[in-house]
Order: sequence, then structure tokens, then C-alpha cells
Amino acid sequence: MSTAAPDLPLISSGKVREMYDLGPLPEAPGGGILMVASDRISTYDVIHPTPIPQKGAVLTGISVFWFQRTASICPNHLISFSEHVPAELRGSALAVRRLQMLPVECVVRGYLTGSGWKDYQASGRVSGVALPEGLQESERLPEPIFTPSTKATSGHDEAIDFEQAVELVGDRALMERVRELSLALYSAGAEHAGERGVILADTKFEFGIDPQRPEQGPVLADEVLTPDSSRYWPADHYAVGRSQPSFDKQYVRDWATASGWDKSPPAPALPEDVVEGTTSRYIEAYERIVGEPFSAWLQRAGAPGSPRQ
Ligand code: Q0N
Repeated sequence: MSTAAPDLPLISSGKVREMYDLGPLPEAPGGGILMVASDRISTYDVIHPTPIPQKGAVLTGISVFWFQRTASICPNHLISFSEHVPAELRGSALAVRRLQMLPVECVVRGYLTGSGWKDYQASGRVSGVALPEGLQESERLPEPIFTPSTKATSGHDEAIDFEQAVELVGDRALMERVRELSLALYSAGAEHAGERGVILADTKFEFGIDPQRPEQGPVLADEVLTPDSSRYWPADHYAVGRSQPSFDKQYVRDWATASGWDKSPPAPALPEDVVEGTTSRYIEAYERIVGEPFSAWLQRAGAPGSPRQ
């Protein structure tokens, strides 16, 4: 469902979500942000003009599950999924603490795929981490690796090594802590996914510092262990030596490829059956990962049209 924009100052509008200024809140005197996950979908880095109903709510519900489940590993920016969230946006938006973001994307890889596979083929390394020879596409790594990246001026992600991340952040001890937390969060996600027949191939975290409480160290921000920030693969289709079908987007990718689209903007509109199939896959991803009906999330969040308890 697409919803009218809230009457709040817009901070930023990204490919798949908007951020609005909530101003100072009792829980966050330094300021709150309303993060709204849209139903927009991209393939090959291009947004399609057709939304995927419920996608934003699925990603928001999965993030909340992980914020709650990883709170013992690391503090996070979540304030509330109901308080401070406009009624029309409940289910697909979160009130979060405003942080000073670290200018690095904290990628953890347990399997060799995507740009990691490309960089390994070219150099034997990923973000400066040397890997054994002879690995195959999609192979499980001997142990998960931390492969930071940064938003290049073009907007594209650029792999950097740990030393470059230290320079960007300006604090070695802080960056070491961020690496340790990222690896611990990935392990928690991968173990949980594995128990549910899903492989967590890789994922991206973002951290910030709470200016009100800098002594608590890095605070987990952004979205966490969602299908948009991670590669989840169905374990029963896993095989090394080839690319893997993605849990959520494969319908769209397969259709887009078969349509003859050359992957340059603009992306084509999606037919109804592809939209419906993709919504179903997102809801299935929620139910596999969280282990409850997706309707339970909508109800807990007080999403419009969901029955009140
Ligand atoms: C924020 N992004 C994503 C860092 C920025 N809690 C927050 N407080 C303030 N800002 C942000 C959040 C969150 N979440 C996050 N933009 C703003 C973009 N990243 C890219 C990497 O560098």
C-alpha cells in the first residue's frame, strides 16, 4: 500500500526509503528520525516503477525482530514502532534515535558472492582480506570476514580495506569494536537462519554514535539483517560453482531478464503476477526468519486495517 507523506521535515529520500525529522523526543533529546520503508524494489541497482505491496512492512518487521534479538550484543537506534509513528505508517516505519553515523558500511561475508567473488577472482582478496586459493563462486568461507565499503561520490559502494576504514572513521579502537560487533551480529543472524533452512550469505550493517551517550560505543542503525541489506539463500537450492537464487527478488530478476530489459534505467513496470509472486516471497521470508505469521507483525504494529487486539 502506498501512503501519503507525513507532515514532517524531510531529511533524505533514498532509493527505497525516506527519513523525516521527528525533532527532540523524551527518549531522544538529541532528536528522533522517522524511517519509512517504501514498497519500491530495485533489480540490478535500478528502481522499478511498480511497487511491491507490503515490502516496506516486511523489511520493517524483520528489522524490529533483529533489533530486539541482538540488543544483548549491541545497543541500537530503535525507539519505537508505534510511539511517534503516524498511524497511517505503522508497520512500515520506525522512530529511531538520531546518531552521528560512521562513514563506512560494515559488510560481513560468510560466502563468496557478488562483488566479493569478482574481487577475489581479480586479486585473491576482498577488502584487503587474503583468501585461500581455489575457492569457487558461492563457496562458504573458512570463517566470516569483515569487508568494509564506503559510498563513493558516484553513490556506488567502493570496497575499502580495514586501514582505510580506520582513516575514514578516525578512531582505530572504535573501528576494531565495530568489526567485532559486525562479526558477532552476522554470526547470530547466520546461526538463526541456518536453523530455518536459510543461508545468510552476507550482510551490511551501519553504526553511529549517540552524541548524548558517546561512552556506550557504537550503536547499530539502519535496517538489520533484512533481505534488502543481506543475501538470504534457500538452503535446499544451494550449490557451489554458480550464482544462487535470491529468496525475495528472484521472480523480478527472472522476469526482467526474460523481458529483454538491458538493465540500464529506466526499469520496466512489472506485471501483476510478478508483483503478487514477489509480495508472497517477502511475506514468506518474514515468516521463515521471524517464525510467526506476518499478520502478527501488522497487528502488533497497529498497521492500518489490521484488527485491534
Ligand atoms: C542515517 N543513513 C544511511 C553513513 C550514512 N539513526 C540515524 N541517525 C542519523 N542518520 C542516519 C541514521 C540511521 N539509520 C543513515 N543516512 C542517515 C546512509 N549511510 C551510508 C554510510 O554512511
